[in-house]
Amino acid sequence: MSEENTKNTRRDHIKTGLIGMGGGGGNSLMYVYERLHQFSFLNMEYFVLNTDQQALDFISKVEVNVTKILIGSKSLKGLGTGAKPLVGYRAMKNSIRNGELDAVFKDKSILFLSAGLGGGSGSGGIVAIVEEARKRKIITLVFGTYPWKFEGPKREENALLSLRSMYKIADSVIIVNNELLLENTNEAGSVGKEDMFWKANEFLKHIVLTIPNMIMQHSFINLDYNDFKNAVAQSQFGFFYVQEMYPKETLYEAFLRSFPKSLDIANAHDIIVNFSGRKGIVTLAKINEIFGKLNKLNPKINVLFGMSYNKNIPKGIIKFSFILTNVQYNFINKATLDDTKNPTLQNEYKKLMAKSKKIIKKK
Ligand SMILES: Nc1nc2c(ncn2[C@@H]2O[C@H](COP(=O)(O)OP(=O)(O)OP(=O)(O)O)[C@@H](O)[C@H]2O)c(=O)[nH]1
Ligand SMILES: [Mg+2]
Repeated sequence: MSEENTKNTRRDHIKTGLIGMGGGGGNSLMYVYERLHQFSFLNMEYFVLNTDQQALDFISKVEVNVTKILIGSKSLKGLGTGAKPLVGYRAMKNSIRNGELDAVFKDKSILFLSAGLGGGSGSGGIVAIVEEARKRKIITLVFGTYPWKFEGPKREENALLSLRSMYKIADSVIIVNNELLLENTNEAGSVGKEDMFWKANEFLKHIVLTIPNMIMQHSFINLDYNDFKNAVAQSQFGFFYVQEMYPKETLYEAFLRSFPKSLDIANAHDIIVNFSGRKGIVTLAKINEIFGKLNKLNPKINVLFGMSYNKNIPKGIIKFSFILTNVQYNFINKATLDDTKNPTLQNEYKKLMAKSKKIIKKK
């Protein structure tokens, strides 16, 4: 089979979907859609799901390629959940049962799910979607924002409830702590032209663009879909980053700069990295240096890497993107999350609520 054919076959088999759930999830989806929908290699379908009719109406009607689905229309009548995850979860279960989400799951290999955690529609609905996707053997990569402290304990409780219910059934859950977005407000907000979610939305855009790119585009050392699938399968919490070296910086320095303080990689299982740059710039010596040092931080880590040439990257610069699996976020107490016996919101709701209060107190 020629190289071109291999490429096409791979693409044809990997159909992806991006789902924005709830108000925040829907907005982040639109941000990504506007910037990426022209990239046909993503082979992606876009869906916005909400229990709130008004929020769905707000999404521009011009975007014909975004499918909007009102969740729980019979029980909630398009009026939202009142910030109750259990209500969002049940509404989504019903909609799935009624076949209203068949198009979302149909033929998909990977689903990217985005929600602002802390409310009811996104936090609860996402759990039901992940459960269904798992039944259908679809890889799920969840992207969620963790609420700001100023939004109050109830929002954090909802976010924790959602996380503890899904982090073991999703393949990988990547969380951006909104609190950390405040650290660089200059970049994110002070210009006035971007809203406060700009950084989180950009992050989602990179995930959605880079992961299919890593596994579907031809590079001279390939990462294939099955490598990716094996590494991310049930990898609990994950971390993803795209980085570019500063001039005069070493590749390893750029690499270290990518890790936020809130991340513990000592027990991470895998790292999947794709390097790109001009011909000859990505040498084995440089890669060896990175992984040699990374090995000291985590001797057990499994390394998967790919390399590709890109003549559009400036001379002397290497760009790379990576996914770490099984990381620990310092702002989420995973040991307490692990107490859950039954991972569904429906059965555990009361117990979880009591426990998530304890989690908040412990911090
Ligand atoms: N990325 C992003 N996050 C948002 C946005 N708006 C709100 N959020 C965050 O997402 C959390 C949940 O809010 P919503 O998305 O409005 O809630 P929902 O999922 O629609 O749930 P209900 O409205 O309670 O049914 C908030 O606590 C914020 O932290 C947004 O436009 N973009
Ligand atoms: Mg809402």
